[in-house]
Amino acid sequence: MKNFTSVTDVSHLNTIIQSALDIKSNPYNDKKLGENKTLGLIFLNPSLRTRLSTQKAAMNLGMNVMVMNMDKEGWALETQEGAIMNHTTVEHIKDAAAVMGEYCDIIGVRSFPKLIDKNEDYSEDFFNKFIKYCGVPVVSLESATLHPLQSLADCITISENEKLIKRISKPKVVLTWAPHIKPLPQAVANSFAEWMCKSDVDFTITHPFGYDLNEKFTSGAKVLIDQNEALKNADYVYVKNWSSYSDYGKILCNDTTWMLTLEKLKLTNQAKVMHCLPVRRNVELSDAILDSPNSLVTQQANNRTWAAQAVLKSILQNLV
Ligand code: SN0
Repeated sequence: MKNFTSVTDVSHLNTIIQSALDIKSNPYNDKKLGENKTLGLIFLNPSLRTRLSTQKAAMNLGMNVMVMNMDKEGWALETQEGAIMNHTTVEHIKDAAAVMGEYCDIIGVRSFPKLIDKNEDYSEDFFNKFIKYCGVPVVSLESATLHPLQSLADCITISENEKLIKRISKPKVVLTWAPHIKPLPQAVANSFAEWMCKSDVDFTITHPFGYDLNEKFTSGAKVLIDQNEALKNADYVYVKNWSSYSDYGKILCNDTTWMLTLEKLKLTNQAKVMHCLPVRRNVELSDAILDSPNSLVTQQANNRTWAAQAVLKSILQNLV
């Protein structure tokens, strides 16, 4: 693997899931692989799980890690080609990324969408420029449109849970929209959809009118406006808010009945409930679900480490 920005960077889904599971049962096997290699983690937005799990994964591989909260500690970056920089931006991404590439062997980058201009966000301009100018492999720590480390951790979590039960048909996985007070990125939902569409599962997405995701990520999924219908016989329910893609970045629905509750869970096949965290309790998901044995959220967060370690391992093995 060279860069890790999307499921398309993974040649075999099951192979990387199995690699992560092997690493989970034997975390220090590759302690020599990352010796004298440096991982830089650059954040333009807040992070808890991504920052700690990726740092831990790198340390398990024997790497050195440098973390920079670019939004608070760095210079304001310019991304426009040919810009006359006589305003607020201090440094061009082509200079900053090139310098960081000198200090690091691999760089992880987090950069959320601005949720103003759909074309700008969906062109992944910042990420693509960063990859172009830094000259070293780049791992997405959540980009404007995708969060592949989260989705890999989600696949690992489903795979672990599937090993515990005998099933005659594919598991039914439902991604449901949930209410939120803020307009959030579509990245987690896009990414989960993209990975589920490539997995051996029966996949349904449910959301209110106006919340269709970009079809590029959902091809093959069933899409339903009726949440109760979608939840019927679900084995896994993935709860996530996102802002509208068509009416870009807007909140179109404040219907609190979209929150997942124990009552709604009765429609499912005693479904396991997933969320990437951070979760707004009793807005997106009820306390009763999050504190019940059905919740997989902590297991998902744990699996972030093994997802990151499988990805870093694969990139390290490819470094010349
Ligand atoms: C981010 C998102 O993409 O939805 C990060 C998820 C891993 N979530 C938020 O920004 C939540 C912010 C909030 O105020 O609840």
